[in-house]
Amino acid sequence: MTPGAPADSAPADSAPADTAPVETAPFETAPAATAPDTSPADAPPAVAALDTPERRYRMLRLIRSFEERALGLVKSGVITGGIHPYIGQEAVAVGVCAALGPGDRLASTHRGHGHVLARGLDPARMLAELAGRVGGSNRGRGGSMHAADLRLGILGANGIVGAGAPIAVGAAWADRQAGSDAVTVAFFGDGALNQGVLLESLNLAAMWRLPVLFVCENNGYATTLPAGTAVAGSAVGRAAAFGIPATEVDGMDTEAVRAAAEEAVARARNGGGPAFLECRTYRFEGHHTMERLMKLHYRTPEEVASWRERDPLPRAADAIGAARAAALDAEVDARLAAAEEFALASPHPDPAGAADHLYASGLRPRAGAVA
Ligand SMILES: Cc1ncc(C[n+]2csc(CCOP(=O)(O)OP(=O)(O)O)c2C)c(N)n1
Ligand SMILES: [Mg+2]
Repeated sequence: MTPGAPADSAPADSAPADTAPVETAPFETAPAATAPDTSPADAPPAVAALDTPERRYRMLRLIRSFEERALGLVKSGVITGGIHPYIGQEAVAVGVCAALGPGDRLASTHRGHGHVLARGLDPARMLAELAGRVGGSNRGRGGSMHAADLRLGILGANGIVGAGAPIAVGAAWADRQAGSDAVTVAFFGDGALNQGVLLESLNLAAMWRLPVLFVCENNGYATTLPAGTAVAGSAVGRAAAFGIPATEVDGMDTEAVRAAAEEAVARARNGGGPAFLECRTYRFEGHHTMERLMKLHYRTPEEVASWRERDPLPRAADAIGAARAAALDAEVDARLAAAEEFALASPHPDPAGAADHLYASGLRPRAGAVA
């Protein structure tokens, strides 16, 4: 049954008066209040092919330019609520996703645009999602921090720090139970290193030898808190404590990330259990777009400039040559211009249907009840 579609049983308020149950529950199973929204493309989307340096460069550029466009749309008020830009960290998403196969999965974070694009989410659908439009990947109801597409194995971005890890562990356990050799990636930041749920996830994954790749994107800060003042011991030390093989990798180097991820994914797929990568990276922008309006001094311009010198894009462009990189830049620009046009032409959802699609079963609040 499609979300919001009529259920088998008639709504309670249509039952004859003498048999009508006393209405105490605030929910009912009822048809959606609005006609179905324009749903994302019916044809199953394809996982992004990242198997050549050119394809990886093109994806790095796609993520970078997508984020730049999104920043502009936040500034102009088209995207409301702010976003957490991924600019600077692209090598992690592209390197890790290049190591995955079509049946694999990932659990993302609040800074997740790069992860879902690198997995193959259509940038037009994603931009529409950020703008809250019905053409969005989640009909405009998820926004920046809840983009998901199970057809691509994207289990969802996540606004709760560290919360992708147990989801990834659960998915990996389910895959193992089903006899699948799929591997699931859990992306998280250095800020998750002190979350109990991450440690519980590492423990279960190790105990049950689950095919999970834990990817810590250590960008040095959790909001404005430097990791050096918040994280006792080390990231890889936490994984090692559970007997999980852990590697530190240059998170500004797509090929280094890919090589480390490929090794870990192959081992996990062959029953070797979980692995942990600490990718040392940096976000060139603020923690979120609101930071532009604040006068914060938690990092120096010199520090930002020194990391910009390690920008993953020029390094990847060098590998394929300037002319080819320029041609791919133009291709990406055209694709994103069309994506923006699609997003802006897509309508906002009808407010009357705000409670639709909350439950796959079609359950929705009764008229007049406070949800
Ligand atoms: C459990 C939880 N605590 C606090 C927050 C508020 N919060 C949102 S993002 C963030 C910092 C996360 O830092 P990190 O994990 O390093 O990721 P980054 O933002 O650097 O990508 C915090 C504390 C939250 N969303 N969830
Ligand atoms: Mg961080």
